[in-house]
Amino acid sequence: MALLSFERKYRVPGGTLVGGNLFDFWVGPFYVGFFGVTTVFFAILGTLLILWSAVLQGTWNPFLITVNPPPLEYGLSPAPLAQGGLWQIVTICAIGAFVSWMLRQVEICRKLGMGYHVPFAFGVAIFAYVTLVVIRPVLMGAWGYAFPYGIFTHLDWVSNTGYTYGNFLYNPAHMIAVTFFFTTTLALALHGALILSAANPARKGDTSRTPDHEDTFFRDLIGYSVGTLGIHRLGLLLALNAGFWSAVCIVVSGTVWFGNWELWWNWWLNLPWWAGIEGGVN
Ligand code: 07D
Ligand code: 07D
Ligand code: U10
Repeated sequence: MALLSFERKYRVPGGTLVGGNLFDFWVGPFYVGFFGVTTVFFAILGTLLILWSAVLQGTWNPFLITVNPPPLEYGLSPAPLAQGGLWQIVTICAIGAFVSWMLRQVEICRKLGMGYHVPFAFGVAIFAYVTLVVIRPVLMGAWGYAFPYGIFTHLDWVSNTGYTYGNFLYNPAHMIAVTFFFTTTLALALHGALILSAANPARKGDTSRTPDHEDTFFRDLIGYSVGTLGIHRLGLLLALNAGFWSAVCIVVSGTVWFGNWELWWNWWLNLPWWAGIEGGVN
C-alpha cells in the first residue's frame, strides 16, 4: 500500500493516553496529541530560557553559550535565576520535553497497534540524562555536580569530572559501556553491509539475494547466523546496554567510589595466586 493511502487508512481517532480526541489530529506529517502540545510547550519555554541565559551571559556565540548549574554551596535548594535557577528550570523543561516525546511515541505505537520498543529505547537515553542531572547530583547532595548546558562547557565538565577520578578509562562500568558502543557500530556496519550486499548482487542484472543468502554468508564465515529478526534484537540489546552502562559508570563515581579508578583494580592485583610475586605490585 502506498504511503499516502496507508496514512489515510490509519489516521483515525483513538489510542490516545490523555486528552481523548481533543488533540487527536495531525499537522502536516506530524501527529500532535496531548504530548505533542506538551513537547512544544517545554521545548519552546526551555529554548527561551537558554536565550535569556545567553543575554545575561552577554554572548550570542553558539559554542560559548552556557547555562550553568548552581554553585555547590546551594546544595539541593532552589537557586536565584542568574545563579543556576535558570539551569534548574531548563532541566525541568528538558525532562518534560523528553518524557512528552516518549509518550507521544507510545500514542503513535498504540494507534498503529505496534509494540513499545521505540519509546522503551528512548527511555534508556532519558534515563542516562536523568542520571547525570538528577540522580547523581541528588545522591551527592548538590545540583552543582550536574553538567552545564553549553556546547564547549559540557565537554569541560566531562573532562574535569573524568580527571577527578584519575584515569576514568579504568572505571569498569565505563569499559563495559565503551565496549557496547563499539560493538553496536560493528553490528550496524555488518548489518547494513549484509543487507545492501544482498540487495545489490555482484553481477549486474542478477535478481536480489534472499534472507537465505544472508544466513548462509555468516554460516560460511563464522559457522552461525543470528538470523534476520535476531540481528535486530541483538542491535537493540547492544545499544540499550551502551546507554545503561554509561548511566551506571557515572552514577557510581562520587557515590560508591571516590578515589582514582586505577585503585579499584587492586583487588585484581591482590589475588592470592600472583600477589607478592616478583614484578607484581606488592
Ligand atoms: C546525531 C541526533 C541529533 C542530535 C543532535 C544534538 C542540541 C544542543 C543546545 C547550545 C548523537 C542537538 C544538540 C539540541 C544545543 C545548547 C544549549 C545524536 C544525533 C545533533 N550532549 N557530547 C555533542 C548533547 C552529554 C559529549 C554534540 C545533548 C553528556 C562529547 C551535541 C546532551 C556527556 C561530545 C551534543 C548531551 C557528553 C559531545 C553531538 C544531553 C556524556 C562530542 C551529539 C541532553 C554523554 C560532541 C561539541 C550527537 C561534540 C558532543 C549534545 C550530554 C559528552 C552538541 C543534547 C554530559 C565527548 N553533544 N554529552 O551527535 O561535538 O549525538 O561536542 O544529555 O565530541 Mg554531548
Ligand atoms: C546522556 C544523551 C541523552 C539524550 C537525550 C535526548 C535533544 C533534542 C533536538 C535534534 C548517554 C536529547 C535530545 C536535546 C535535540 C533536535 C531537533 C546519552 C545521553 C535524552 N569515553 N566519560 C561516557 C568514552 C573518557 C567521562 C559515555 C570513550 C576520558 C565522564 C560513553 C572514550 C574521560 C562521562 C563514553 C572516553 C572520560 C563519560 C557517554 C575514549 C575524560 C560521563 C555516552 C575512546 C577525561 C558519560 C552517562 C553516554 C556517561 C561518559 C565513552 C574517554 C570521562 C560510554 C569511547 C578518559 C565523566 N564516556 N571519558 O553516556 O557515562 O550516552 O554518561 O577515550 O558522564 Mg567517557
Ligand atoms: C528507521 C528504520 C527504518 C526506516 C526509517 C527509520 C530508524 C525499518 C522504514 C528512521 C530513520 C531515519 C529517517 C534516518 C535519519 C535519522 C537520524 C540520523 C536520527 C536523528 C534525527 C534527526 C536529527 C532529526 C530530528 C528532527 C526532529 C526531532 C523533528 C523536529 C520536529 C519538530 C520541532 C516538531 C515536532 C512536532 C510535535 C512536537 C507535535 C506536532 C506539533 C507541531 C506540528 C507544531 C504546532 C504545535 C501545536 C499544534 C500545538 C500547540 C502548541 C502549544 C499550545 C504550546 C505553545 C507554547 C508556547 C510557550 C508558546 O529502522 O527501517 O524506514 O525511516
